[in-house]
Amino acid sequence: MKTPARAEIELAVGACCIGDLHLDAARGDCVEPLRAFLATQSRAPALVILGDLFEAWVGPAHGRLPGAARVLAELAAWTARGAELHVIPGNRDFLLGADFERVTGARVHPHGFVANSTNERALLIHGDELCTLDVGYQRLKRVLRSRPLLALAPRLPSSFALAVAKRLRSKSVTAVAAKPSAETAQQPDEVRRLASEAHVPTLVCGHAHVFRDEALADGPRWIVLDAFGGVRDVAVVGEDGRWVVRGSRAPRA
Ligand SMILES: [Mn+2]
Repeated sequence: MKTPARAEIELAVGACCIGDLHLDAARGDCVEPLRAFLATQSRAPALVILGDLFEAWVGPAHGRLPGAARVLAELAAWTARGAELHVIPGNRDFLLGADFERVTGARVHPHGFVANSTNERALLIHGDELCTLDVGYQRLKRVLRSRPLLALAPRLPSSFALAVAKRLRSKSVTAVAAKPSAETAQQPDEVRRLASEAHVPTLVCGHAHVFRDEALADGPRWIVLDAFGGVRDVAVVGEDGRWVVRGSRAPRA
């Protein structure tokens, strides 16, 4: 598989990383858990969102929904105070792009990025690219993220775009439910391959919604965060420049 170019980003001590919020843009109050979390992070120099911020995102049409507008405003307030915001699109919101960057001040990294913290370089990705045995899904992903489709998306009429999103969502739910778990599971061999290719000792991702933090045999440290709201759903660059895992609802250390 061809390796996409990935940026190298300096993440300072206190930078934090969350993912899989799956916010429903149609609901006006969907911003509340995010707002509450950001209020506890007033000293964090950077926030990284590992994908699936939204349950679905088909372009600017989504930004006009009541919940989405509030999420965008909250993120814009985050960057307005001088903090960085890095967003890796997930499989639900892979169309997050230039319009989202413009409104929020975020940097979007379609294929993830390499975080250069002082002591533990890490590759940060959404995590669906680790499901290499799911050939049908990987093929669909290549089509959906192809240039013609990405160019077309912002020009679709809202009602049409939102209907497509709804359909894709129900399709992906059915497809995932119907597949045996071995096929949709994240593959440790792919974790080893991506980490060695990026020359990093650590890979951090989400997508699976099942926490893990383990040292793979002959491979990197592999952290999968809980979906946001779970017990171990935040990775932070600690005082010693290494990644530590916390809970968004736990009191601050
Ligand atoms: Mn996902």
